[in-house]
Amino acid sequence: MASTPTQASTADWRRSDKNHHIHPFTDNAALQTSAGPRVIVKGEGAWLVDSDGRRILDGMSGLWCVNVGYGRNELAAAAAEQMRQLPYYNTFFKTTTMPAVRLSEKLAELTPDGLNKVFFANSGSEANETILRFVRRYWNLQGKPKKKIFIGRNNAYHGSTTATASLGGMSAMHEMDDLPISGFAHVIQPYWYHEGGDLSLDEFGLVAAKAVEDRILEIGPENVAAFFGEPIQGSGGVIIPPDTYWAEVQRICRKYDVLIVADEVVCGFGRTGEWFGCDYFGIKPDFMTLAKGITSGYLPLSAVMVHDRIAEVIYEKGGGLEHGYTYSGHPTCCAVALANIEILEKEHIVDRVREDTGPYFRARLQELSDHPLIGNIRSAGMIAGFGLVTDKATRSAPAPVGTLSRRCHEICMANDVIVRSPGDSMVMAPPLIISRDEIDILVERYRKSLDQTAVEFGLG
Ligand code: PXG
Repeated sequence: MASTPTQASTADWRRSDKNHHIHPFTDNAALQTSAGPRVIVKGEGAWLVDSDGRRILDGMSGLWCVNVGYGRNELAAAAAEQMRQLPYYNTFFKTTTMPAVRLSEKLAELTPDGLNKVFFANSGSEANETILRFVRRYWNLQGKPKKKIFIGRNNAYHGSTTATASLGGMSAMHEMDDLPISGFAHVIQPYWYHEGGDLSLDEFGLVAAKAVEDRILEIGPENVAAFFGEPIQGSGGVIIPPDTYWAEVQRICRKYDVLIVADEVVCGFGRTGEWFGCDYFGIKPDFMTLAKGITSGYLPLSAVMVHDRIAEVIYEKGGGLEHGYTYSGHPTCCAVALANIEILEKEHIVDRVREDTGPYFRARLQELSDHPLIGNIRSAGMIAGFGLVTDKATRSAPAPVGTLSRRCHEICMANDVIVRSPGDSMVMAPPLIISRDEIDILVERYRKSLDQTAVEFGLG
């Protein structure tokens, strides 16, 4: 088939896409019979433009990643300059490149104390895969080779490879191809609105943490390698744990010699108004997973931060590291990450989210609490989730799960605002550079969409 000409119409692009492109996390059969995908052609700040020229407010920063917004020339320039100088070289076999060195130093400086060693990969999935291998190696070297079971949480997302999908707790992913594989156990998520019943938030936080302890004891602490958690679960619906949760999980993991991995793929690089979710909650992890916001999504890059106490063991007793990716420490990706971090620092973007736009976003969202479909609002910095219900008293939405939220999502898209709708929740994570005026537009379009949804569900 001839390739699609540049001047093709939207319909042409859609036809070619349907013919050849398998989309991730998409019902591809349904896509075939629909009008076809929206074709995005341009981005500027918090806005996208599609092939019909419609301007869409991106309330999701792409996929939780475009923290500094679209269209930053500094990032394009950093990539172009590095590509001219040295587009690629690897970091295997005792070689390195300057951007990889500088970014390693910078990440050690930005992340919490003790996280001073970094391993680079290309995606969150690969970074988490790397951690699984490092943790298994660590326990072998410590003379505790039975410690190989990883504990994750229901409805957590840690990636799409076989092992990271097993580690995550997405039931639809597990159903697809008989996951989890062995070696992974799961506990409840700290989602008070759904699972907390009559308990106070703080009481429920302790109950959810106790579930971690119960599981460790059930498996036997001598068999448990590590606990993985997103400080705030993103894909699961922006589940912000009660204040009591992380401190107690940490105490429990230390008590039973279980390593702690903070998956910062969504929370990292300013999302919560702190540099990392660990700063927001006071978590002191053994490993951190970084991706997405590390380059604001401009190029694929991820990183594993390794605590000194782990690195010491792997370095001193380890011998060779039989692990790596062709593009680990890719110089162009690292150069873009450095330029991205420079923008975050120079423009005080994280401080602005913490002190100005984050609180404003929260206040504007709170105005929606009287809406008949809004059961619960949770937010931190520039990330927010809403429990959608048709019955506030019973905190329930129509079955099957997602009926209400998926329809609301469709209506939001028709109103040119991008949000997401995991489970019975709606979520938002706009670019961190979003202005107050743009927050107003986001909230207005969202409210209009909620109103239209309410009418359809007999609550208008
Ligand atoms: N950890 C977390 C917490 C994530 O959110 C990954 C790991 C995996 O990263 P990669 O780069 O391998 O995709 C993610 C990714 C969604 C959605 O719709 C979110 C992600 C990926 C796909 C869809 O919310 N997050």
